[in-house]
Amino acid sequence: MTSSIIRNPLSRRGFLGAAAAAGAGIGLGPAHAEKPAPDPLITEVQDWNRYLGDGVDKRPYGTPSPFEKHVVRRHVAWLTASPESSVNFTPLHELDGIITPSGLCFERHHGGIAEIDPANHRLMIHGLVEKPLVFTMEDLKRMPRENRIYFLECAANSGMEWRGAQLNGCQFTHGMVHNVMYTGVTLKTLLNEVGLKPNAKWLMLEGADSAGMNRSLPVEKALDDVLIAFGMNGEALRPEQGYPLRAVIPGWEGNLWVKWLRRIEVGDQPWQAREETSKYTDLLADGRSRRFTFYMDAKSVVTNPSPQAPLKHKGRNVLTGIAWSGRGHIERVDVSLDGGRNWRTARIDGPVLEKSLTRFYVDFDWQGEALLIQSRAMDSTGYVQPSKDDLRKVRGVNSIYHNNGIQTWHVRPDGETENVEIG
Ligand SMILES: Nc1nc2c(c(=O)[nH]1)N[C@H]1C(S)=C(S)[C@@H](COP(=O)(O)O)O[C@H]1N2
Ligand SMILES: [Mo]
Repeated sequence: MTSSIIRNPLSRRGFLGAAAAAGAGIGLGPAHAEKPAPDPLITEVQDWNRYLGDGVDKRPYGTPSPFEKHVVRRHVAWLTASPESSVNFTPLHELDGIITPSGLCFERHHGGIAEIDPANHRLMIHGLVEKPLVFTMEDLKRMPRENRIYFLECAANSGMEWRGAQLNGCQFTHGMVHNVMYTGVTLKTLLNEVGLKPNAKWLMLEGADSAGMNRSLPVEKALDDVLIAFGMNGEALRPEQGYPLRAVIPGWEGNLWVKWLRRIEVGDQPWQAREETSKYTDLLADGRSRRFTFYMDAKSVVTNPSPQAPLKHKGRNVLTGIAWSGRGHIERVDVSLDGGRNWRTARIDGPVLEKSLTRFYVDFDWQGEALLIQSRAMDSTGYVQPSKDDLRKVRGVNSIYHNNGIQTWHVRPDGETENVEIG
């Protein structure tokens, strides 16, 4: 599967034009040595100095600057049969820090976005419980709540890359991940209210969307760190992310994080998944499959430079990326600029949290040489992110899911950057 719309989104001429224009401004290059012509941006009065701007009555809910309009989720039309049962991707190369802005969180759903009036939403918990209960949104908001930052990664993230380099941009190769601060009630609190029967082993979580998606969750995880969330990044969940209520299953594959959550049934064995919405099974080389591959193993990607964010300046540059692990926190990230021959330890900045994205940087000098950029994450269990080759030795290439192999970006002398694989 290849696509002209994804490979080389930047034309060579477009790139060189941008580089020339940038060279005319304040730079660190040789142009600096000559006395620059007066810059009209400094010497002339500009429109934004001259006219009154919008008052406080114009933007009751703020949106990004029009100059940021390219910073959007994108989808790849040929990946799936319909946009209602599909996915779009977080623009990772445009983001920094660890929090994904709500409007840029990738969306994955199997029956479109359910639009639900919270006054009409109910959460029922029943099955092997002492006292089945139905909660309204108002009931849930009167219970003790917690705030936690977690990544959500779809198990199919990087799934197109199993057989070789495919999509030209970290948005497309790695953009099925987001990192959000959730507000909600722990599932443990709710299960204490209904009272689990001694033979309770598995929970079935069901959504209120047209897909009626359901997934089985072991009771040990339910009582550990699962949140039933109504808030994200300080406000209500977005409709795309399951408004008014979703399950948050820290460190485990995104498919379990049922959105528009309306029902939890407690049983003594795993449920049969409804349709193909919840199969998420890894097919191995010999035709057998891995079941219950819940954990998302440590992974990382360099977001800049990357195919959608080429290098534009020689000299001083910032390399950055994200790392995460479903089994703990990120301990260390190593970066190579020469395809894995030499590694240096990246500088981690910002909070380092369990089961959360972690931000890393390498401040480096670029003299226009070709680079093969890689990052390799190590988590708090000591697990080290594998190469794609090592991963294939264990899993073959029949899988779509759980590809956490090391990504390589090839930076050419002109700065353009491509998704490649090296032997
Ligand atoms: N009700 C419902 N919940 C759902 C889905 C769905 O189709 N319906 N998709 C699941 C899958 S496969 C993933 S990866 C995550 C994606 O969450 P997001 O849309 O917030 O990124 O939601 C999960 N929860
Ligand atoms: Mo998913």
